[in-house]
Amino acid sequence: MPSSAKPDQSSPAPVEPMGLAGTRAQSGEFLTTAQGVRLPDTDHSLKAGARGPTLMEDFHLREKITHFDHERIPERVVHARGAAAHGTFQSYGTAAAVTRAGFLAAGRTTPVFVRFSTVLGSRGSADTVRDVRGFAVKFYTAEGNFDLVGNNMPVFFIQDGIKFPDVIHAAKPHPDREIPQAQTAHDTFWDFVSRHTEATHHVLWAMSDRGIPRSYRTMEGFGVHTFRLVNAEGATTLVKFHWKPVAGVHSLVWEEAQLAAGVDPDFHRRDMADAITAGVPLEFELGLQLLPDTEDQTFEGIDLLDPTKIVPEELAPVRLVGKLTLDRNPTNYFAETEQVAFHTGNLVPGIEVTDDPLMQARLFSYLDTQLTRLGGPNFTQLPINCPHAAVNDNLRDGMHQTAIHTGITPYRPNGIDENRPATASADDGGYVPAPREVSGAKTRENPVSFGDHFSQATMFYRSLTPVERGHIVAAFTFELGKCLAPDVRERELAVLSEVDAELCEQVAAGLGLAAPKGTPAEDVVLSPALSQVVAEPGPVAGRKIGVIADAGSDLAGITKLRKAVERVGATLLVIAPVGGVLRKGRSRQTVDRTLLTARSVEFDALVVAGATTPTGDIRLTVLLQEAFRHCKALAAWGDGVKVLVAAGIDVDSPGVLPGDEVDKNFAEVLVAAVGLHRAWERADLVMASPVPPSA
Ligand code: HDE
Repeated sequence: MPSSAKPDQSSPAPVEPMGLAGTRAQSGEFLTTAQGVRLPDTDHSLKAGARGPTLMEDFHLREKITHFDHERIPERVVHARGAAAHGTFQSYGTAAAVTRAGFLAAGRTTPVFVRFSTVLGSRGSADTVRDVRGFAVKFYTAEGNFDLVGNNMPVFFIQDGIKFPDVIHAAKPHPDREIPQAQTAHDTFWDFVSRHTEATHHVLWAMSDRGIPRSYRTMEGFGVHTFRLVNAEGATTLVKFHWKPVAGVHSLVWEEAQLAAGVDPDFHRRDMADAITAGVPLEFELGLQLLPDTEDQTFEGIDLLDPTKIVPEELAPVRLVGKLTLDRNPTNYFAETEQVAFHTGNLVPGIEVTDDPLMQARLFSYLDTQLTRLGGPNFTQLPINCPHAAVNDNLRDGMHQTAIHTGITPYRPNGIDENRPATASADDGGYVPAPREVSGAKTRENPVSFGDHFSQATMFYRSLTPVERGHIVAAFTFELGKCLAPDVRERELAVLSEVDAELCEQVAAGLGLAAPKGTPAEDVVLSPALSQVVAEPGPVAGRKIGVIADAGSDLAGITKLRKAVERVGATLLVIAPVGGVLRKGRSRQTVDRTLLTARSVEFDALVVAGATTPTGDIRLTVLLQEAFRHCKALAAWGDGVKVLVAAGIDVDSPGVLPGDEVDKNFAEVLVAAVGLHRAWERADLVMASPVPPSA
């Protein structure tokens, strides 16, 4: 409506009393105060004369500023930086024999909200830092909300929740100068983990490619702890939850992650939101590792209550039981992503917790933290947290109460309302835990079975391919190289000597220190499932391919290529020297990025269009060289190859794909190369080694 046109509402009609929370937040045509009074002006404060002092009586000014002053809520103590999406979970029904959880029964579809996060950084920090990623899923099931609050790594730094404040204080920025932001490459983190060797397995994961995922869609997720499933007959099974990304597990390389943190701090959240907008949902399958619920709760010698241990998939296969599809972006970041409140205690009948001491502390923490973060106990009434199941809880009053409860008997037993609401037996769908004996002398100690801190770290390291191991060496060398205290570096080298001699020696060489001798386990059984390098091309949905062109390029070829890559869910972006529209004959191509706005980190592959003129522009050289160094596919058709050559690219290198024209074969070869994620055969040629060959 033009600003001069006025809505025809001279006398406001009364509105219905508010039903669902928030439905009156944006109603009516006019700008109003929070009290619903229409406003004639919101650009000038009320003053005594045009140049006079502001009047105290300006209730609109005071309300507007006061509300603004309180727009922020405390950010999460950990996992402050996050992005989320809505979607659905479709059950395959394959878990029905082991759990009575209704949402895992055959044919059920359950709405979900999923928030991905980094752990260490503040709310405005960069997405691509080396860190653990949170993978928190809220299932709005018909039996109440179930939250699976997991991470993208299957183990944790500590075995007992009482140490959580310690590990987080050590990993967060130093309290004196509040640096460094969102990273572990500093003294206090390595001081802690080198003295606290139960962290070693998780540290290996964090230093691996898992610490710098390519996309939220290419991360695995894990429930970490062992949970207990209960079926309709009351039989119990221990379980570890897994999320398997349909797009495969893929990561950035370290230099790319560092560049992206500056070039696009919103790298992961943009990637997810753009893909969903483009109709390319994120997809994960839920998997269960089912383990017998034995008296000692161990499996093949692994203590299932120890969250620093995995059960290798080769020992207990991951059975797929349903599919998560994230296909809708939040409407409002604050209302949904910021205010969503996960809690490990949000459980449904058929899923129970175990005595893992890390899990036990979490059961206290999540509810407690929401009281401060969301300002009181009524956060379950916020639309994003509100169960889709019926709620009848007898909880009353409190800060920000938005429900208008009726009746006079929020207590039980009551005779006045015939003892309503009724309690539910297991048959009525009540949450009745499986009976378990609990006994033991009070003690503050770890079980002996928590004592092995290294053998699974060794297994993890040795199960990876040489290129992945090289990345771990580089990450340790980088992080310890940022530590200023010499004893911290030496102590961590001593830890690494217990994991693997080659790892320790290479990191020591990079740091210019002597490698201590340890006694790493020699007989570990490897788990090839831990490697993320693939031999066969995987899906490319959500990937971005940049095509470099200018006004003289083969624009019709770009159109053909776009069709081919969009068919498989990828996006093609045109990069040209300047913005606007490229025109040649009847062909048109809109420029998506210029050499000023394009940076290699945005693309999974770069292609030079036929008939593009080599200009020697340094920005183009950097663009292509970076992609080459990061082992990405590079292609060119026709004499577009000359642009690659002019940028110093050796066109005979692995993953460089010249072609005559854009035909079926050219597109297929390119898509397959992106499906392999990287041309790792190029890694030795192009990636800076932490240890110079001469060292
Ligand atoms: Fe959390 N964790 N955590 N955590 N955690 C929080 O809860 C805590 C742990 C995880 O997107 C906080 O609402 C303790 C393991 C995710 O909103 C807080 C312990 C795992 C998220 C908290 C752990 C996680 C959190 C901060 C040790 C992986 C983000 C704000 C006993 C299995 C959820 C909040 C979101 C958030 C406490 C350990 C995952 C402070 C005390 C292990 C994904 O309550």
